Amino acid sequence: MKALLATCILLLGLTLPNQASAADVAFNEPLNAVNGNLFAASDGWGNGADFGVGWKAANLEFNNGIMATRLDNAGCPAGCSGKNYASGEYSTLAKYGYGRVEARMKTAKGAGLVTALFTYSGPATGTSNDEIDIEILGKDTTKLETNYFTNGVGQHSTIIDLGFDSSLAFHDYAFEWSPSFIKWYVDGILVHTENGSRGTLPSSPGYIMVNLWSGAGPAEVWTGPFVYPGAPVRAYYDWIKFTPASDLPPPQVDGTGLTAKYYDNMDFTSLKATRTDATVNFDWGYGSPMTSMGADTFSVRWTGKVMPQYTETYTFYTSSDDGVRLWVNNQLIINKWVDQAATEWAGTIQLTAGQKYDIKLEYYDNTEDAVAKLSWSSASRSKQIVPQNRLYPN
Ligand SMILES: [Ca+2]
Ligand SMILES: [Ca+2]
Ligand SMILES: [Ca+2]
Repeated sequence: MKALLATCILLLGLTLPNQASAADVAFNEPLNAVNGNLFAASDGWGNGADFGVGWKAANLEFNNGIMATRLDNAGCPAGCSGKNYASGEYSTLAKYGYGRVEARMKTAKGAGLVTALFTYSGPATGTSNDEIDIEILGKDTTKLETNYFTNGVGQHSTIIDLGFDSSLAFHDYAFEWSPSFIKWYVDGILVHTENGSRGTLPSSPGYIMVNLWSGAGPAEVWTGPFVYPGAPVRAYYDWIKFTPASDLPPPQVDGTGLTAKYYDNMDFTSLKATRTDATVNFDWGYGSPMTSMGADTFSVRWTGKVMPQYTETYTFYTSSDDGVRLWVNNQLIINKWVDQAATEWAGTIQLTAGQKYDIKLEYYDNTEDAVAKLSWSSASRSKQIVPQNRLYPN
């Protein structure tokens, strides 16, 4: 909603202190009352034509530890910045950089409505137009829309099926923002990741904001048309938190290996064993992997996840006697499904630090020697057998 918010921020820029740098200090705002040390209520302006509401501080309500944004038509349009409705918006005074933004919210139901938690930075405050969004449309409160804008470029929307109706109960919504990824969470579960493959990730610190609004004009294509139900509509917020990246725990490097299925034939038939292999680093010589299998004409499929340490191009290497195929992130990067003496092959793929990627390695031995090894390297990582703690079984 970049273009739409620009107007808002132009006005915000007049109202809020212009923060030259990000506040990298954690907060946990309980929303018991207006907290003028950290937040401001938007008051006395409207956004662009896509917004059916003007912002009024009086449309924020605080009751029993819960903040509500109330959309109504009291005094509108004259007292609502010319809009047909008024609603509430709450924004941090400072901008915040990399870290985790989260809120416990209950959304507003009804066609045309949008309940949002987002960060925003724009030209009026001296930066590029960067934004990270959680938006739940009132026309279907069982879905969440993720999005990001970088230097004014959006079109990175993804719709997540929540599996519940977000308007019926409070749930926790969060996103974690780093130089190499944005991860969205619902009730602590990762639901979506962007790693920049769809377009450069935002880098400018932003205000942390929540609001409730109705779509108008061109935005109705997205929001659906809003019809005022004759009584105020509310979205609810129990708390809003920020944790700077420096306070977030690093990703756990606690892999245990890959799931391995051993087959007595070369074509993945006659399954003999399923186990977790710590690494793929086998030289069976003229022998067999296990006593229940013959020494020749067998196959093995390793599957699971691999988690790189660096955001870099990784080279994966197989050494195999005989055939081998390797997929990383569902891309076939090594494909040598032929009889061969122990031979090394390599394939490359760009990976993001701390993300888990699907990996699948298929292998067969026809006759004589049997070797299967999986290694990797990158600019920061000298070649090694892919270690156990970065491999995760299915
Ligand atoms: Ca609260
Ligand atoms: Ca053999
Ligand atoms: Ca062989």
